[in-house]
Amino acid sequence: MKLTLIKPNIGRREHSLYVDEGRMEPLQLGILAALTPPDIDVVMYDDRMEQIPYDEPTDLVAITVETFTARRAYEIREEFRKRGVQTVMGGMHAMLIPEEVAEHCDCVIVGDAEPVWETMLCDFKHGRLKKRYDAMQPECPQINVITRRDIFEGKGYLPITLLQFSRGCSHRCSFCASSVYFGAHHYCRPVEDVIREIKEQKRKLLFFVDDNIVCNHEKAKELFRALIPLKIHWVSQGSMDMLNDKELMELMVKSGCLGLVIGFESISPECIAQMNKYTNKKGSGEMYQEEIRQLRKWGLQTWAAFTVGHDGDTVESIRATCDFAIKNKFTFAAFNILMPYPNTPLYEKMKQEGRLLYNGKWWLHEDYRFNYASIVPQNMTAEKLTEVSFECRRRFNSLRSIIKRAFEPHTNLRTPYRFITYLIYNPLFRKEVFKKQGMRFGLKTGKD
Ligand code: B12
Ligand code: SF4
Repeated sequence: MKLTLIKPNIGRREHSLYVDEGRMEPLQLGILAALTPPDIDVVMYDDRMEQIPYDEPTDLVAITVETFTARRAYEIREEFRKRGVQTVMGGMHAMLIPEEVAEHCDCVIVGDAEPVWETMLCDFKHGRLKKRYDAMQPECPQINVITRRDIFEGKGYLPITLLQFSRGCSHRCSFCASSVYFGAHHYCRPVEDVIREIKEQKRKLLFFVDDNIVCNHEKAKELFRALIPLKIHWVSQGSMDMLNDKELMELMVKSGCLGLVIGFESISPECIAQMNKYTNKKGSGEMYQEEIRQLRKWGLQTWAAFTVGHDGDTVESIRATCDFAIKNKFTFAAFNILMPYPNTPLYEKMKQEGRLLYNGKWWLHEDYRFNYASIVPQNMTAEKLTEVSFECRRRFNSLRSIIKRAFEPHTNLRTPYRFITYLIYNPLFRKEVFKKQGMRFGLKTGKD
């Protein structure tokens, strides 16, 4: 039997295909490959940079689906359906809105693949594939499963190894899809499994794709202690409250952490309260000044993630957010428009208030474009929100800003390695900002 794994792209640019030059290994497909019994042949195609050979013989296709890639995933399935090949789908979007995904595939797996993948394959082999498998979230994710990385070889991914220590996060920020997926729970792998996985691959630069690697301080400390002897460099995502725990921070830095994606979200305490972001508290001084001081002290290169379009936001406050990010010389920053992902508290609120655009299903709508507002904001039009968020991205990633931010002595200039990382990744992300803005979802238009 042969299984074809597929990572769909978001879509295409107006006049050409979009090729993701900063693409990273699709970790979930490496896990699916590892879960697959050895008598099944596995191939993987990544739609972000290669053609999918629809006519190549295969028995079953498995596609990972995020909300951003749903439209394209459904197109890919359609091609296989025409050729009589069955498709199974899973992933974030399949968990958020399984009924929709089920309409576009032969089988949907809701939740993590680990508990049900082998049963599904066995059912398929015996001609009794079910329409839906619900996976109970295991107490420990990825138990005894080491990602199969051979399927990534030769695909031109960035030279950084993706892996996970934990999944989920115990907070409940109103816009967060992960919080819905994991029911505001946080699950850790045994540290020994993680160490084994690191030792079994060759790279010294790792990306822990955890939603919040510091969600459980004591477990994170256990991991960091075990990482120290490995002498690796790593990046991940973490919430601001980590800064209250000195021991945690010391171990984090000692274990090779270069920096984290941190959800700053907003510089307005009112907006922070609205989104239930309890990890970001306003101290006595200016918002985040103490936190930024500490992040510099620890030498972390921060990727500050902001969301724009909250009810308290105005055009001026969004511009001020960008000024704040440049002034504080963050290594990277994202200005993401507040997106109503299906089944999140934000989505339900916008729905109740009649503020969802694109018939409430922006991810499938033919007119929706990447980085466009899909809600009616309170203090500006949706068009203005789209424009001002793009303006922030353009300004933060301008050559002038890149040069200005480079000269931050505690972070970007701390070591030659950090400076080189800054110089490689900033121009790469700058390019992606322009290429992705306004990109069409899926490859087909209504006329195709
Ligand atoms: C790492 C990451 C990235 C990396 C991408 C890495 C890569 N490989 O390309 C970077 C930083 C580049 C990135 C970019 C973006 N990301 Co991102 N990212 C993540 C993150 C943190 C981890 C994803 C991951 O690898 N998880 C590890 C794997 C093992 O877990 P998994 O995918 O859930 O897979 C398990 C199950 O879902 C299931 N499963 C998954 N696929 C399949 C398929 C089948 C057939 C089956 C049966 C089961 C199954 O089994 C797997 C094993 O248990 C997630 C958060 C999250 N928790 O998912 C956000 C997340 C996926 N990203 C998100 C977003 C919005 C984006 C961006 C659009 C941001 C932006 N505005 O630019 C971009 C563009 C994404 C794109 N498609 O191009 C959102 C998506 C929301 C949604 N509803 O879809 C998430 C959920 C973050 C969030 N909290 O909202 N991202
Ligand atoms: S802290 Fe981050 S991962 Fe946790 S719920 Fe909030 S946005 Fe989601």
